[in-house]
Amino acid sequence: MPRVLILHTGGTLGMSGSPLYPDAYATRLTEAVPELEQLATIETRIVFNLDSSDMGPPHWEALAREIDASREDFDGFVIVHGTDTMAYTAAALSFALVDLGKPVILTGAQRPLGALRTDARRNLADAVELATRAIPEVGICFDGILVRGTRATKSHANDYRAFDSPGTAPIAKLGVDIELSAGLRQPVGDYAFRPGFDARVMMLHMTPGLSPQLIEPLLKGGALGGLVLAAYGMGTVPASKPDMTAMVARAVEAGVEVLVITQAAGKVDLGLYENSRRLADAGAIGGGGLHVEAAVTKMMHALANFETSASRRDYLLRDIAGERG
Ligand code: ASN
Repeated sequence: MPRVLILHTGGTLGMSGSPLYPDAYATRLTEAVPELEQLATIETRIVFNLDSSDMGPPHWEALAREIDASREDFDGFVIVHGTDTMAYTAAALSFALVDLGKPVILTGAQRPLGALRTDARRNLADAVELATRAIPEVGICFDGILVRGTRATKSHANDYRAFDSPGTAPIAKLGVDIELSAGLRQPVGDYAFRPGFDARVMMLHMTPGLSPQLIEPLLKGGALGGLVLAAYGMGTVPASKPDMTAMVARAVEAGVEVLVITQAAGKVDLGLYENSRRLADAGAIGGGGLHVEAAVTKMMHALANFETSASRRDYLLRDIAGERG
């Protein structure tokens, strides 16, 4: 039998009550879903029991360490997680455990395991089965699809199809049969364990009329290490009144890395318009087709793991785990 380690972190799957809160019965997952034991020899560990809105960089690091320490002992890993920030954790683990070569499958539920018509049972069984397959990727398994960890986004608050990977096809579909995509990423180098994340990152969603003066105070004193700028279209921002490109130049001068992504589908091209070229001239980095979750976590990872601005910029420009689309 394949060996699967289930790491429980919380989320609706194991909640009860009204309002919902994390409950202790999550500690007995295999008693509640005994069919899991037909798929694999399972060990369950409770790492946290949180609403995932309480999860962040220290939790990602702890999860990465847990998987790294057990990587020889299991064929695959399942992480039970709240849906709200699951896509951030999936992206973070993709960067922390590059080329691990084993499946790391995150899942959760929109209705608790103990509720009628719950999606928890199916998602758990699907995730455990995927963790026994040859899937050398971090992914989110939900409502019959597996999406790449670095491309995932929570796309619906109250539908069973809660996750999507816009611009990238699912890497597996679970119907009557399990269909694995021909596009699964295979390890390209040696396993690299880099668990650190630096939380001094914020995202700025560009909106008309936003004053750079609101941002300027953040640039002082090293409080901000990285800025993810969600620009318009191909990567444009206002360049006259107000002039956001001048704010970006001052941020870069102050030692802040600025990574530009798009609010739209597709990829940024900082060379196409005058109002995007000015961002490049100011020292901003083009994020290709990075989504918010992967952009924010990769920036945190770059700040924690690379000393010089040149090496951070090089890292942010390279595709590490399929994140650039
Ligand atoms: N608030 C919950 C969480 O993220 C939502 C869920 O799991 N469906 O922990």
